[in-house]
Amino acid sequence: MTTIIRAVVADITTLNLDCIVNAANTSLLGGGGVDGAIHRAAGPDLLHECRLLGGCKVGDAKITKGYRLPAKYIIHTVGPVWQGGQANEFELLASCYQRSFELAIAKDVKSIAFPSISTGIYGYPIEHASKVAVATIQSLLLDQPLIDEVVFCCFSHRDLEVYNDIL
Ligand code: AR6
Repeated sequence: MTTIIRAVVADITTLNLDCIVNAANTSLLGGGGVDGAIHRAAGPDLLHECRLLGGCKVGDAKITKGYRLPAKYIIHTVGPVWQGGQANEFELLASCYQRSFELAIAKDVKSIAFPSISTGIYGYPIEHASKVAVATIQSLLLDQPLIDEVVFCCFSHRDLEVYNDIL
């Protein structure tokens, strides 16, 4: 089956998919942006599980239950802080998508939504980051077409336009 890949504008916490991805920080103990929204919507049990995970390295990912979210799972990944492009940001961002994808496959996830990792507080330019996101996921799906639906969840119409230009 061919995977449906699409971009939408939404609050990722509302999406009724198997799994949503969180743009977290290395502590995994919550923060602002999409991370804050996910913790608020999932409820305090999420923080409790996150405390047991021992943090997460930049470019890596960890999985938890979804608690009060419609999604069954949350994959928490830590994007790079943008430092101008010469600090391995590209590889680290691609690794976020790859590690998240691998964890999703391991749990037999069939539908997943990604926020635009690193492009908020961490300052990665959306024009560059969206290309990394789409290219990485498309190449993973070529080898492992095991997910039915991948959603790039944008938080503004401008970001949606950027993603739709690539898709
Ligand atoms: N649904 C979907 N996308 C959202 C939502 C939402 N509810 N809220 C924000 N976005 P950011 P980062 C978008 O800053 O750059 C946290 O404090 C937002 O518009 O959430 O990876 C963490 O704890 C942007 O397009 O994540 C880290 O410390 C995208 O999500 C740090 O921020 C990512 O923006 C991570 O920074």
